[in-house]
Amino acid sequence: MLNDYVTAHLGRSIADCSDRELYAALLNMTQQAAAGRAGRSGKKKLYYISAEFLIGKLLTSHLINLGMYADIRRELADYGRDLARLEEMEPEPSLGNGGLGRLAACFLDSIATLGLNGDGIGLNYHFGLFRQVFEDHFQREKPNSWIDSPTWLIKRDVSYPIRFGDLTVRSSLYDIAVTGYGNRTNYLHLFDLDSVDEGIVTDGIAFDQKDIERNLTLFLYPDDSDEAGRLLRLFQQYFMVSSAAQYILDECAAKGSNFYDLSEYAVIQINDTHPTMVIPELIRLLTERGIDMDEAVRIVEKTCAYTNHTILAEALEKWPVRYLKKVAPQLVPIIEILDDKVRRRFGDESVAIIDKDDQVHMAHMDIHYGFSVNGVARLHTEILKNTELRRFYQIYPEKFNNKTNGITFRRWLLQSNPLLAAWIESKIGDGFQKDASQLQRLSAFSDDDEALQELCAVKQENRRALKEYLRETRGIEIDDHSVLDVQVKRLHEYKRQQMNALYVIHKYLEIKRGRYPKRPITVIFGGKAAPAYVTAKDIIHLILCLEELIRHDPQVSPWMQVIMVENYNVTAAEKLIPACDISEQISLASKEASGTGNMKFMLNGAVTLGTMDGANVEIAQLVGKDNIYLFGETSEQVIAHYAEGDYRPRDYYEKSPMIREALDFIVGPALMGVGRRESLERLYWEILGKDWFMTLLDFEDYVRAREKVYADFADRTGWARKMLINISQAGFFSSDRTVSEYNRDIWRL
Ligand code: 26V
Repeated sequence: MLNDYVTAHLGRSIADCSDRELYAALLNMTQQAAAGRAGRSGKKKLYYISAEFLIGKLLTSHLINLGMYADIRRELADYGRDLARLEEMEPEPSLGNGGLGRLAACFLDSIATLGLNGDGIGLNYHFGLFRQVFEDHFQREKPNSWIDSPTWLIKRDVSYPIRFGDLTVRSSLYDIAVTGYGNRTNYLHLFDLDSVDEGIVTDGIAFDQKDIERNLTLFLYPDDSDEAGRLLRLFQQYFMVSSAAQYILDECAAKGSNFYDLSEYAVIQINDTHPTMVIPELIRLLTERGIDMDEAVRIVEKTCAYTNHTILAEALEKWPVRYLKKVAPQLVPIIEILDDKVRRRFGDESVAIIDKDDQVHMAHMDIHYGFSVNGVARLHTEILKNTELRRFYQIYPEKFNNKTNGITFRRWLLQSNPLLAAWIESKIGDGFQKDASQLQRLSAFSDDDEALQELCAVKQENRRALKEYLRETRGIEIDDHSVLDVQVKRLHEYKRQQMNALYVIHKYLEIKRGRYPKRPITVIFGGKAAPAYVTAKDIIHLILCLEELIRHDPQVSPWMQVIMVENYNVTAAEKLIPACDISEQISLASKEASGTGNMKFMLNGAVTLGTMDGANVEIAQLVGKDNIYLFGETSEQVIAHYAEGDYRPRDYYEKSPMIREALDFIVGPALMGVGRRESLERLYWEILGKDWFMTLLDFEDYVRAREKVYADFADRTGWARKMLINISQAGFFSSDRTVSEYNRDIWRL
């Protein structure tokens, strides 16, 4: 196939093409194959609007979904060429922060795979999220340039006027094909602004935040520590939803909608509050087309659905009316009408859209003017109903529903762990590739010693592959006979990377006292911190200092190794997860809405060490208490601590010599010799004086649980059985299941 293509287009055979030429040829061939498949059909269509789509590299996933992967690999091999090398040439777009963006990408895959009529709509950020580099044990941010030639982006002849007060710009549309596994092709629509100028970025990721025409789509979530940054974010949001709303109305009109029947043609899923302005924008556009206001509100109410992804107060968006007047003044009177309707109906300040400080509560607008509100894991939805959104649940019980998150098994098993996929197929056939629930049939092998040994061999082989990857791409050597303990995710205090780091300190001191572990431990961290999030950056500094200290300590380094992987992204996740033994999911209970990394690790045979938070609760129920390590206080206890205001880190520090020793080490001479005093002291006082996410509350129980994990790991057969049970129960977390539920209960396509 490929050889015919390069012969026709380049006049040469595969053997005589450069890697770049082969990569370009494969990309073009794949684009053509994707475009040739059915799609764009069906009366009603889902529009999944999201500020983030963390899609990862696309070549392999397209080849797998189009059924071309094995043939292409074989054909290349016949000419002595390696598909893996070509895959590495592709730059990874970083159009997302973490779980929320990756979820959107997994959903697009499942929507197309299930043959549903649904597209994504977002923004084409030229540099995406920043690329993380470490310098002097600190994070520095660099632009991640990914729009290279050849590219997956297809320029469309579609453009809309976007009015920012006095300034009108025009959006342009770029599409990326979304191929279903053996099914239709859908699209991810990314809007961009032609006047954006990459040349204005200087000194890392700094740029003139006021020059909207030249900066609008440069970066995802630019620094919002000052007003100019926050305004830019709002400009991005309005640009996205105004483009989306015009596009949706055009498509529906072309299919015969008279707009009164819009909800028969379109359903809009609002991914967190970032796209919320689509509600007043659609109302505005409908009234412009001659529909009266009350009727327009009713139409939009039937069309929009909202997903909540966090209960963290600081992450629930509120925008000052003053900002909206600058960015989209035409929306302000509409939002005032929406607020007025709510106030008349309920007379309750706590559910108002515009509060007494003139702040617009985006989630409130979604809940009043959408027909569905969903959380992303069972516990999270319960907390929304009973605590955070209690009053709304009383008003609209019928709108609330849960959709526990999922992940696409195409990328997170078939593509990233082909060895495990082949082993599973050898045991239960290939039916699991389309129907993940068939993984349960693996449990028949839980007492089959030979099968368990094979499973250990698969893990060992993946660890060897990781060792090679880290050596070649990062110059890091890992011990491939150690137990691999991994915490990879965005840096945030509620995720408690600092608690993991305190354990590392504790273990370091134990080893110094001559108490060696049964088997060497490799602790891997990875994750980016928001550029203006000081504590998160201090935690990275602590981890990097520990890495350095331990590497140079001849007594400790044979027993424990700490590695913080630079620029953790989808590509790194695909290498790390298949090799991992222990999956650290240690958020403060109630704070992690779901987590999706936890599901990826489970599917790849890692055992969870975690709190009863997010989807960990559902994992625990599925695998049973012998196949997961739980610790820490429950979400009810934690919520009570916040309500009572009775948590004081100093009490724990004073009571526990273990805590005191570990925490004091942060400001002791050993680390001061490696790191920067200002940063280490700031972190020390943050934990001792405030510790808003209660690290010290759970620390002793965490140490107990982690020691138990390491002890159990020594029983290889017992451990392999735990791996097997985790894999066999992971089918529930297929995003095919999640998306089917969205369709059954919300989209009704
Ligand atoms: C946003 C922000 C923004 C400003 C300051 C701090 C902060 C903290 C958290 C967030 C999270 C925003 C929403 C989000 O990304 N939620 C994640 O969604 C995933 C997919 O549903 C879910 O698995 C994660 O648990 C949840 O954190």
